[in-house]
Amino acid sequence: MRYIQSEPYKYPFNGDLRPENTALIVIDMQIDFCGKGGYVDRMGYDLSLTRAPIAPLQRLLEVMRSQNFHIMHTREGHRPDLADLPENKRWRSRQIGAGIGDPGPCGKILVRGEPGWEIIPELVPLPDEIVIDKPGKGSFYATDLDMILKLRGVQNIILAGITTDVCVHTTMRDANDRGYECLILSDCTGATDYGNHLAALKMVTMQGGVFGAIADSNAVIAAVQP
Ligand code: C5J
Repeated sequence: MRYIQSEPYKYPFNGDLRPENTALIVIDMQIDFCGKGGYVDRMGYDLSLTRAPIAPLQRLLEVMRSQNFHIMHTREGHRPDLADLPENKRWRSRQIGAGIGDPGPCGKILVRGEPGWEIIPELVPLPDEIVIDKPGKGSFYATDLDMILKLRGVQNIILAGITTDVCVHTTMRDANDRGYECLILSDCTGATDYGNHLAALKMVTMQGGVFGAIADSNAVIAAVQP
């Protein structure tokens, strides 16, 4: 039996924490979300909030890679012809001055293949790590993530990345509904508003862990190192 010290219960619930059945999913650590001139920057939000997870994530990745855990990454982005971009999503982003699909300093905002859509160099995936391209906020919607997790025998999902209250939370909720045992990492996630980050973390702990549990990367490292 192996557990991570977490709230409101020790994770995973059944103590079955192994590299073979556990995946770290790093969500949307893209230039558009934490780089100068990207989507979040153009909306005027504080980039230090979305960049905060970078250093703890680098350390965590080093340890989890060395222990052969499944490592997966996601990227939010749309087809270059924008065929998968809902009209209301485009309209709303234009309202705040960062129109998805419109040109900016990092290329067309949130469009696949553009510089801003790339994962930041500090957290670049290794060649054998799965990268999921998603058109929405959740990582399961219109992707093959569920199929890949099932084929690999993954039962536990550790969630990191940005933003805590949007793509990380949507993915966690969906994963929880699908029966995955989820853990969200407080220092390896970040939001465009610090209050929202804290609120999103707190939500997880209600009802005995309504979506799973919460821990920091030190707790994960302490549990997974031999
Ligand atoms: C957002 C994300 N916030 N990765 N995307 O639009 O959370």
